[in-house]
Amino acid sequence: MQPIFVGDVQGCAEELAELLARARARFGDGFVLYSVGDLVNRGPDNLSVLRMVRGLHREGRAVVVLGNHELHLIALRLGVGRAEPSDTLDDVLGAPDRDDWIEWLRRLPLVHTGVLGRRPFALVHAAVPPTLGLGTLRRAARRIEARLGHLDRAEARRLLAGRGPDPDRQLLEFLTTCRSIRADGRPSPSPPERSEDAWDHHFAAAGQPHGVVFGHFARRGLHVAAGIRGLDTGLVHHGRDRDGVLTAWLPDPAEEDPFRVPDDRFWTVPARRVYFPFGRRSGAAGG
Ligand SMILES: [Mn+2]
Repeated sequence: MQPIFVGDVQGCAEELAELLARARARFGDGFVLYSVGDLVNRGPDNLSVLRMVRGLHREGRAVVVLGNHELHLIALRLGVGRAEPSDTLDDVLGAPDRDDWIEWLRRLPLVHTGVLGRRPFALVHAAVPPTLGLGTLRRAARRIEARLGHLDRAEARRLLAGRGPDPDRQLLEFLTTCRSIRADGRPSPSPPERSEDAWDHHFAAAGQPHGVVFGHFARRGLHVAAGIRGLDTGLVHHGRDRDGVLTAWLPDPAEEDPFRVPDDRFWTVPARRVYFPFGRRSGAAGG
């Protein structure tokens, strides 16, 4: 099976459909889609994106980790989130089967671990704590996932509301919102002021044996370094200050270390239209 890792889709269904059509033409049913999360929000058609991915997921051909936008969507439905002007989540929140979607999302993982070639790796939305071993990371993530997917929605609500001291919050922030690391070692959503502050700089310095595939950092774009594949190339930000592109990584699983550099095993699908400012009908922001 060919693994296809895809960056942040954010409700841009046409570009994901194009990527999947290309994958089918090339590999038939012989591929597995790995999503870094942020399948939804800002873009125009979240439900179509979710349906495509869930269809593959049902067949055991998709792995999805949760991004901050999925958590935001879940929090809104559970009554602990605050809607933002740039949200475009009404198609999901207004759907007759919205709770079915929320329950499906609630049970997705925050971290997926696997092996590519001989290299163990983690699939996460934003970042991993640099010094945490893969086994420890997985166990800690499972504890948070159990709260998020708990039969009692109140447990998920407490986690997402984030009020009061909560030992799981810091790891949740690393996994879903971190871009840089503060002087005290805590995760920050801010872009790094110096390259040494980037979370993956700390990760590289820690000398971990595992690779990491992630998204969430559109401003930096495709980020390829030994052991690191950052795939968010700002598809939905097309029209803001650059061309938006959906990027997929198709490592050769027969290779000993698919995380080596240089690496040119990427596919790109250009944005079909201008998506910024978010929430307007397509083309309205063009010009
Ligand atoms: Mn994100």
